[in-house]
Amino acid sequence: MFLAALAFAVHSTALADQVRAEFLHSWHAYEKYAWGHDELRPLSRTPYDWYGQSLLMTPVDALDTMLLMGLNDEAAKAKALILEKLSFDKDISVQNFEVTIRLLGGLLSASQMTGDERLLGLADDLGTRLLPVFDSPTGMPYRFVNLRTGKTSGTKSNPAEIGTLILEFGTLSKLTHKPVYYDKAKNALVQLYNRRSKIGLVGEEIDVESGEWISRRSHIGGGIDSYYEYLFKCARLFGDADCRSMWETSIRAVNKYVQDGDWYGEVDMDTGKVRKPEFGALQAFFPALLASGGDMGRAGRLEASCFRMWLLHGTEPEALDYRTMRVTGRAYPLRPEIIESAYYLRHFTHDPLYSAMGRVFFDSLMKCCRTGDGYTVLRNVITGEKGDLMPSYFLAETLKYLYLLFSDDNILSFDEVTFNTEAHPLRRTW
Ligand code: DMJ
Repeated sequence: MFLAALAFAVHSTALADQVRAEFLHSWHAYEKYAWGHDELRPLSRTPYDWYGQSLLMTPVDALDTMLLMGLNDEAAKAKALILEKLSFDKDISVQNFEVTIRLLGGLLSASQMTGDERLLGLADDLGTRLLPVFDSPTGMPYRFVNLRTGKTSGTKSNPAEIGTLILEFGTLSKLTHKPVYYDKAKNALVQLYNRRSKIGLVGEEIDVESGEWISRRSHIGGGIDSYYEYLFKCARLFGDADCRSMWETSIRAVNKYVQDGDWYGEVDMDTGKVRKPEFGALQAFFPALLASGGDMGRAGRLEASCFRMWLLHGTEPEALDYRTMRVTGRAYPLRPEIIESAYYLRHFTHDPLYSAMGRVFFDSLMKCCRTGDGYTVLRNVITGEKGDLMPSYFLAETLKYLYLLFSDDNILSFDEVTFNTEAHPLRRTW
């Protein structure tokens, strides 16, 4: 009833303009207080670099959003900074997954959107420096690699970090004509899939050297989430038949065992028995994936659950016990997933309900997370206590999906792109 009541006509174009204005508010704060650094801490107005020296996380992550929003001056300035300052020849040990989805993904999409080969050159250099991660006995990647020396570390990994590489490495292969990138990332995905349980589920933690599971918890949240997303999107972007078949087997198992009524919980990967009735902000990407796979019924019902979770305290918690509706993880780090799902559902159903939901998300963000200098994370959705960080994905994903949700399809043709898990649109130009 309440959801239906929300389905009022939304003046989408005006809302898209407002989102663009909020993007500028955030970007200008980054420019003023964190220019050339990875991220902005909006409350202290100080920069933050993940590894002590900057890899330009925010400019690279945000560049294609600026291009989509038609912010050409800002995009030109960000691109000039990247071309002038970004170097991967650094003696730092970086997390392969995060660097791949944010930097490799961002450079690839921006190179496709601008046609600037220098961005592809940077992506190729980064890809080469990341490749040693795959030199484990199983072919599943180590978590960290030193960009200068190639020294790897981090044997205990998880499906998300192992299986969320094929879109970026695969696109890099196609654009550079170097098959090694595709082959290594695909092998990692297959190695992981081959270790699924008899009922078709994966666990939460695995040793990439022994190939043994360390945690047998299975769910669709952090540590596993985008593994499923990339099985589907690998088939979509590359037409890869193995990925399609791995996706079909996996989604059947997830829907059979992990789905728990209107939610998806945490189960044992061998028995499928529910271990914990927990759902959260990261799991809210799943309606988008279900909708992409054609399962509109489950997608719509799960997005309605996600929306209930958001409305509990005015922004969504990191984790929720969905049986008692008690918050078990209180932070809201400006995550995009629930908005991403609303965008996909609006695209597939044309139902104005999803733009109306988007308006609720946008109003809450402005009310709870806006500061004088950009947007900041919440430490506690119940008290509204703020933290001090504007993650790069807020500009790459959260505002991009809001903008696309309120825009019509001629801003970006949905069918022509595949978004990586950081919302970087990749195009099959090969
Ligand atoms: C992003 O970096 C990506 O969407 C990733 O897949 C999950 N976490 C964040 C946003 O919540």
